[in-house]
Amino acid sequence: MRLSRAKILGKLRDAIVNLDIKSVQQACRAAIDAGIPAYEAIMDGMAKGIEIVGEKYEKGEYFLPELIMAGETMKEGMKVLEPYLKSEGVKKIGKVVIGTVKGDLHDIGKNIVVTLLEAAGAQVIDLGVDVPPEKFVEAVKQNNPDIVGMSALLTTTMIEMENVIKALKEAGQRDKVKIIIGGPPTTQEYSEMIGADAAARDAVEGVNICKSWLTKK
Ligand code: B1M
Repeated sequence: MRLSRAKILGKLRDAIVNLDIKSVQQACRAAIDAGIPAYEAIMDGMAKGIEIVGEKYEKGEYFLPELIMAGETMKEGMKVLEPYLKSEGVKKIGKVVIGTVKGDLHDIGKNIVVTLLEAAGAQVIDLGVDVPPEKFVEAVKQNNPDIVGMSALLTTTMIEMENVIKALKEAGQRDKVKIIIGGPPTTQEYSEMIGADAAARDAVEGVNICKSWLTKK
């Protein structure tokens, strides 16, 4: 019996909510087999589940171990879906240095942005998580990128984005790059306030903004 799109996405969502690391890959494969695009399986399936996990954490129904397990379960699912986000042999359109800012260990969303940027033809230098301003500066000096991307999920770490921009200015590197920020606490207003060039609400918007900059070069 063929399951409907809604049922398949529901299974993906539930695999995350139930921290079901054993079944998540099977649910991801079922989505691909049913012709659901990988990005939709992530955003309309697994990411819906992780939103619920976040709500449960806020209500005190889930605690840190559940948060960790939900992250691990989502990463396990990403192993199946990520190859479907990629496209081989795309013409290189520019270079992006990206990282999650200092003090912040969240990387699931940032990793989706990285994969989509690569699929769009960008060469991505991924600095990982908990990246201090000086590491961004060093990477810009070494790689001469077109764009710097920063991700933050915590209201307490988003302030580091401003520190990175300040450090780039002090090193005389700010005007050589476009700067994009992303993650739930960031907004367009915040981006303007700290002197970034754009804020993205989601990975697709972020990649579209980067593509528009890179193709205008
Ligand atoms: Co954390 N956590 N967490 N967590 N965690 C949140 C963010 C939280 C909202 C949960 C909650 O309370 N409801 C809350 C933050 C509250 C706040 O500051 N406003 C929180 C907290 C409090 C914490 C700790 C402090 C908990 C503790 O220790 N007591 C701790 C902090 C650790 C640290 O970073 N120093 C912590 C730890 C963790 C884990 C490590 C256990 C784990 C992360 C695992 C990992 O990433 N490897 C984790 C998780 C899983 C979450 C939730 C549940 C899910 C985050 C996620 O992966 N979302 C999260 C609750 C929630 O988000 N509802 C929560 C899915 C992902 C696809 O979305 O990352 O938003 P997202 O990315 C999107 C967009 O934002 C955008 O594109 C992506 C796809 O569309 N985007 C960009 C992101 N970056 C971008 C960059 C761009 C463009 C777009 O351009 C450069």
